[in-house]
Amino acid sequence: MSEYPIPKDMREFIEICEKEGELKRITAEVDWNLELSHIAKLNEERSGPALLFENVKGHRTSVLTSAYTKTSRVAIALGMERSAGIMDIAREWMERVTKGGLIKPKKVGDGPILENKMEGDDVNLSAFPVPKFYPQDGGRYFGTTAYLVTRDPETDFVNCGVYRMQILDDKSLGLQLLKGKDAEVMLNKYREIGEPMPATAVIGGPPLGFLVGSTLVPYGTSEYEVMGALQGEPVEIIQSDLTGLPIPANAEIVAEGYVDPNPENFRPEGPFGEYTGYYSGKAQEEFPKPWLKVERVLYRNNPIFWSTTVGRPVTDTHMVQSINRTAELWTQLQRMGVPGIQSVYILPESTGRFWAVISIKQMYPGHGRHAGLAAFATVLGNYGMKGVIVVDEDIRADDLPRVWWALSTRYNPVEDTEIIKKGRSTPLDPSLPAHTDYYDHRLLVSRILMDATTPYEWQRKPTVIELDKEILEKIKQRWGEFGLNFSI
Ligand SMILES: Cc1cc2nc3c(=O)[nH]c(=O)nc-3n(C[C@H](O)[C@H](O)[C@H](O)COP(=O)(O)O)c2cc1C
Ligand SMILES: [Mn+2]
Repeated sequence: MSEYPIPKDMREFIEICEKEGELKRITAEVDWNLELSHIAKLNEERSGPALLFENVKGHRTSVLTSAYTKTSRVAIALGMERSAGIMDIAREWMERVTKGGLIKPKKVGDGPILENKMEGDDVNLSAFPVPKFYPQDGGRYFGTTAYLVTRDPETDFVNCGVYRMQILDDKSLGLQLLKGKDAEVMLNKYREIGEPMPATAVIGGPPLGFLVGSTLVPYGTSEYEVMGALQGEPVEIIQSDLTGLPIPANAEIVAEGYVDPNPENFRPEGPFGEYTGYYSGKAQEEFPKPWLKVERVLYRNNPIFWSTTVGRPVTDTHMVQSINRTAELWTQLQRMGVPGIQSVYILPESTGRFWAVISIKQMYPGHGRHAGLAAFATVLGNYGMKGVIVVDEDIRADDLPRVWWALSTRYNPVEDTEIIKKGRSTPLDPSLPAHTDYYDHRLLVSRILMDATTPYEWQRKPTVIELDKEILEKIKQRWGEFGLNFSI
């Protein structure tokens, strides 16, 4: 499917990154308490290499950070040309899942994840080099790249979702399952039938796991199958003899157990310095959260603990969100049959989720509105998106200077704006009222559609200035004569 091999586990990913100068081993001693995350954050703000911390104070195993801060490393995970940008990656992703189709995981009997285990009283999550990220965080966060595997008790659909997970004590992981997320929907079903929800937190496995586990695919689509589609081979899974849930055979660390769905037993979690660049508001700490009671931990020899840094953009998480949300928005628009989509781009600077640009080749009056409103109506766009800008085909969605040109010359605010007053959002959005009384209001946001396309129905359209092709050709031939130090 591609000329580059697709790494199937974290070790292969690290090996390729290192060979290509995309990874730095940090051998100096670094404290898991703030120091590690701060080094990673500064490194990511400068688009640095992936970091493998090999000497974390008090621990003998390593921590990987900054894996996806640069598109070149996402290209490594997907086996793509290293020069691919966000939009190239998103287009390829969309094509692999829509044209290639989903690939079911394959059951195997054994795998490196079974090399070691902690059970019962021996379970100790703090035995791993788990970082504390920001000064006001409520504790160490075991889950930043980890995804939670859960099963729908009615349909058997298996979900993998990335949700932050805080170490509450050596055997408990606090979970932030925001309203309407797949694991939250499942937890509500377990409450109805009065049973605890089996759940497994997975670190590592297919390098694409973190990217796909944090992608908003519609409920009922298993992320394991999307990972399969993207890597072009089934994910190899072992069915756990404890929970019955599938776990990647080559994962680094998995924490298995049960979540009590009874809200009376929820526990405080957070605060946490979130991807918005703000601590998740105080209001949230007053809402106790479900937690995973860990009964067993499986891990490979020399397990690699994988973290991403959250906090202010643009760093690792924002690149991940921008790429997987652009890919999924594009996929969902394609599946809806919206014609003429040329490119899609969700800005990493918008924390990778709040603003999108869509470029279309117009085919009928109202096409710009169709594309923009369709974006808001997708499962992905409906979740928190604040703005969509639609531009014509002559502008790439990621060409922001030209997007601004379109907003300046093809957009007439009153005429070309649609406002939606209420839409689904996230309590993590700091622009929404934070008072506890209004907690649920924080789940609603307004949206703006800016249609910066030249109206299709205009009989007389403004003429875009193009350079004369013949003259350009002649100039090209004579370029050397002009002494300019750039080529054309
Ligand atoms: C680093 C990172 C941390 C995240 N943390 C959370 C979280 O704590 N809670 C949450 O609901 N979503 C979180 N998300 C977003 C979810 O991963 C995303 O919405 C995904 O679609 C959830 O899976 P689901 O659609 O199967 O529910 C996070 C995403 C990333 C990249
Ligand atoms: Mn899901």
